[in-house]
Amino acid sequence: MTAPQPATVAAAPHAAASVATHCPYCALQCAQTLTVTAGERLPVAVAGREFPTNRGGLCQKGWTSAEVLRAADRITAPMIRTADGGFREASWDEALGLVADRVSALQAESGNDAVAVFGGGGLTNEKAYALGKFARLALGTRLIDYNGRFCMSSAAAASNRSLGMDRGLAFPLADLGGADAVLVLGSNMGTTMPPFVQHLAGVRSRGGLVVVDPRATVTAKLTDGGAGIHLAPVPGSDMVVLLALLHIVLAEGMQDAAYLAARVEGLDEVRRSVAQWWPERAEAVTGIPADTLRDVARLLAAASPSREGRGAYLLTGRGVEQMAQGTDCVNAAINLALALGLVGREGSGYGPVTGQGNGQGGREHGQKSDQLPGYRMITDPAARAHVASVWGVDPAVIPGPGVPAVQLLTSLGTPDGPRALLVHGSNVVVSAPNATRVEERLRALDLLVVCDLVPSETAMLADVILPVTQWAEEDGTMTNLEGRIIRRRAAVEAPGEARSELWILGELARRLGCDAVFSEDAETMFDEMARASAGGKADYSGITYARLDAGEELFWPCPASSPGEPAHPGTPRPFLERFPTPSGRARMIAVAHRGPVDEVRHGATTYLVTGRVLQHYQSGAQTRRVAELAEAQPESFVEMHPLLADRLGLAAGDVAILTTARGEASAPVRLTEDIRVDTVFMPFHWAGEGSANRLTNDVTDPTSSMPEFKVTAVHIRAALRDGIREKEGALS
Ligand SMILES: Nc1nc2c(c(=O)[nH]1)N[C@H]1C(S)=C(S)[C@@H](COP(=O)(O)OP(=O)(O)OC[C@H]3O[C@@H](n4cnc5c(=O)[nH]c(N)nc54)[C@H](O)[C@@H]3O)O[C@H]1N2
Ligand SMILES: Nc1nc2c(c(=O)[nH]1)N[C@H]1C(S)=C(S)[C@@H](COP(=O)(O)OP(=O)(O)OC[C@H]3O[C@@H](n4cnc5c(=O)[nH]c(N)nc54)[C@H](O)[C@@H]3O)O[C@H]1N2
Ligand code: SF4
Ligand SMILES: [Mo]
Repeated sequence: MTAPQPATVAAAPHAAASVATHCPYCALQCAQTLTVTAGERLPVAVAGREFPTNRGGLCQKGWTSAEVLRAADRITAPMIRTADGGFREASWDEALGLVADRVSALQAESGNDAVAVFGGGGLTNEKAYALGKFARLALGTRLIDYNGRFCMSSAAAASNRSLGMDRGLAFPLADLGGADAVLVLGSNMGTTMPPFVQHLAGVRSRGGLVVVDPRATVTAKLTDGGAGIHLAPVPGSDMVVLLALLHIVLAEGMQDAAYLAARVEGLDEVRRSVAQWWPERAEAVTGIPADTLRDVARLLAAASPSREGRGAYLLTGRGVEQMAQGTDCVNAAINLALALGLVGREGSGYGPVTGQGNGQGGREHGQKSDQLPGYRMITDPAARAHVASVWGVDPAVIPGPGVPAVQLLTSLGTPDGPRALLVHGSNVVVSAPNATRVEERLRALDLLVVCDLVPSETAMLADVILPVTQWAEEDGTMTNLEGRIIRRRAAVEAPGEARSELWILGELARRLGCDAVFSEDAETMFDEMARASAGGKADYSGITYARLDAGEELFWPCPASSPGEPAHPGTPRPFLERFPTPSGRARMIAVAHRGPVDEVRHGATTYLVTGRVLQHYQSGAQTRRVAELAEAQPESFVEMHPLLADRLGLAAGDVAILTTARGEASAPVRLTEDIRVDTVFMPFHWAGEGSANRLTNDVTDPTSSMPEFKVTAVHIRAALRDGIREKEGALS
């Protein structure tokens, strides 16, 4: 069959010239100019473009992003699993018909919740919105959640709890440039968002950058040469660092008393909760010298507005958030920022560094199990009524809250769990914690449908794979780490029969007998989403493609203005006047240190921390298909200190076998002195033997349901036979 023409063709008046868009990958959403290069192997040439976040820069992933458009194994037609376990190509009509029939049959037998949906923070706002609407209306299921649960959920929960709203960074990135101090907790942006580092030049020149990471990362090394301080605490002890810093601030009277009196509540209880964390006691737990903790507290205080400093910022990354106490840890950071009078002040602030390309928008428009578009709660009757009116349905039709990602994945194919799963934008068999169990659960399903660009490890387990358009092939919007809404623009046609998810969801909905509006035109979906968000926390109702295309810098909330009034300018710094809490004040939250659930012990004596390398993105589904990136980082590895390697009888290149309570993984050793002796690091970008997530703990944070990706206790041994063979080889 001939595929109907992709929406991007109709929407691609730009096809001949250069097209202004943004990188497909992380939340920095660096601006790119694509030049269409007809006849070349790659359809577009990529260049960085001047923009407030990246200032023209791109990282290696950004420069090479066009490779993924023509990946050798790009999926270009729907694929259906055959009886012998392989796949065959199918027409859209057959594939969608099959999915609709099987979904209907499973729901008829086992109820609407027999079918679940797993989304992604890389989807455009329009797709994220359409997916949430599809789950609730076309499937009528409660069960939708997404990979943002693995990413931003702890920071989001903490911000909501304390500040009344989660807006990621509550200030434009360029604001960092003027500060006297920036405390970076568990973020390695020098590797994960290289162009970000430009915004730290000012604070480094003033000696005020403080980086907390058990490894001397690229980011930690930015503190070298008098630019600041690197703290390398025991993994999982950041909470104690933060409690001690607040203890010192209060003990030395460095808090901003006027700000606290006017804008904050809950200080007394928090004061009591940090009383026991005097610096020497904190030193015993964290390994950070008490005097260094005092220096950091004084540096931050001196930079704060009440001391007439130029300002200070606290930033958190996954290193402190991906913990079973991640929410509390972020609240400890916010408590410190509030004590110093930093939040809702121009020139100072707190913010989590968002991760995925649309990490913000992905969580604002209805993919999260408990949320409706506009960051509304699905249990709130007024929110349900508003969204139902936009959708043209009775509010009672909208199901209630589902369950978070880890709980959803572990329930798949169990007697009371869902029997089918639709995956949109996540490669869970590589990226979810305790991945061996996740793979078992996926195999236990009656039906797995995966929409993807490439045959990811998760897609390879599917019954049906549906090929989708990507980045340079589609229009839409993304919301970057600053809460800025930006335009993604189509430059080229998708290969073969790949289609936008907007079209796929509409076709499936129709086949399932749902008559709600699903347009394949991104702008139409955006306008509906904007209406659905009106009056919510994440109000996009004043934003239009016309305003974005005119180059306006728009940050949410941006409500629609009344007729005759000027358009709302958007909100780059949301907390300047008041906090969106019932009292208008920020809330300090008393929190206590618990530490990682998986403690180091006899038989598992080393900390395993996980994270990223520059060249690979997430599960690696995209970047492992880019030759330049795959050559630079061909395989998984275990990074360790030479002293630890010595103790374990391992040399560089030897294969280490790592065991945790969840399972075993193995990878070659890389030696570095840039890591604590009691800690090893593994990136999670690879599947198979070297998969870090075979080891990670799927225990979750009680508030955010974030799994404890960052710290587990691990036993390490040499893979003897390989080791001996290698040593013999070296002798001969
Ligand atoms: N190259 C690349 N860039 C990316 C991504 C990618 O996959 N690859 N993904 C994007 C996404 S979705 C995200 S969420 C961001 C993540 O961006 P980051 O948060 O910067 O990345 P991570 O490497 O996961 O973790 C950051 C650091 O946490 C440290 N860490 C581990 N345990 C602890 C601890 O107990 N305490 C402290 N203080 N630190 C600890 C690790 O050593 C690591 O250096 O990156 C985005 N950018
Ligand atoms: N051990 C450990 N594990 C981690 C982390 C960690 O630090 N340590 N970090 C966690 C974090 S922060 C994150 S964000 C997750 C991310 O991990 P994943 O959720 O696996 O994210 P990606 O690898 O980006 O997967 C995206 C998939 O969607 C496809 N895709 C891209 N665009 C589209 C689209 O528009 N539509 C559809 N349908 N598909 C698309 C890609 O080809 C890819 O297969 O990993 C988590 N896992
Ligand atoms: S920093 Fe992020 S957005 Fe910028 S080029 Fe690299 S991957 Fe793309
Ligand atoms: Mo993430």
